Amino acid sequence: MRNNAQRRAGTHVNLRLRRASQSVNWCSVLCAALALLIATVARTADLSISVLDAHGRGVAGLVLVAMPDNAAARKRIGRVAVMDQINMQFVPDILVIQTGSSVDFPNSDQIQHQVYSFSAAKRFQLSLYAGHKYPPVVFDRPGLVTVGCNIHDSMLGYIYVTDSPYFGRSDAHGQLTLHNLPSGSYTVTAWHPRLEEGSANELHLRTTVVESEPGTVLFQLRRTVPISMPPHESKKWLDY
Ligand SMILES: [Cu+2]
Repeated sequence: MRNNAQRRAGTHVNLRLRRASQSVNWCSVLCAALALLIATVARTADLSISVLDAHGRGVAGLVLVAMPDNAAARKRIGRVAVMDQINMQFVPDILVIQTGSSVDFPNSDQIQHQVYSFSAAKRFQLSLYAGHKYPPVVFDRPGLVTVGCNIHDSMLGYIYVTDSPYFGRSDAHGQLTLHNLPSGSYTVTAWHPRLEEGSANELHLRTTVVESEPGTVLFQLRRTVPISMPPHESKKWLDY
């Protein structure tokens, strides 16, 4: 049986150990917070992407994605995009979203549509409806999703789902500037359903983003592309 002095000594040791472990925890918490702060505040740059056709003219409407090699730089930003149905067309007819985002499919026509996709990245069906009947559809896997209407075969839309948070579409001048990309190596992809260069209507370029140095990437197409349908400049698109 231990005497009082031994018990006191044991308590002191325990206290000291506890204090030591508490101070170690605080230090690691502070250090981690500081590292995170440095990583998020600095070390980014803008990247401007251009798409030019064989005559040097900008090509509008391409899906452009900058995918960081570093998976930690692909942080998820859940959003809701809108693909409307106006005059028996999907508007916009092409969306690019990040994995985990949702798409709302309102029907602004006076007739009913039945929206569906059989694509591997997302299978879904919204049974015959008008107006705003269904909640947004979640797209939880990367890949290309082709959207149609069971009633009107001419209706065709595309949803390009990517793990990267850095994406957009080329404007009327064939330009897109992506902001605040973390420094590191990237694969930049240009895609359009009617882009007849490269495999799967896709072109890829490698680039490195250097801290505080605005970068540029140029897709020089070999031919004139019949795709210069500018992205739909609706308020919904701009809002998104
Ligand atoms: Cu329809």
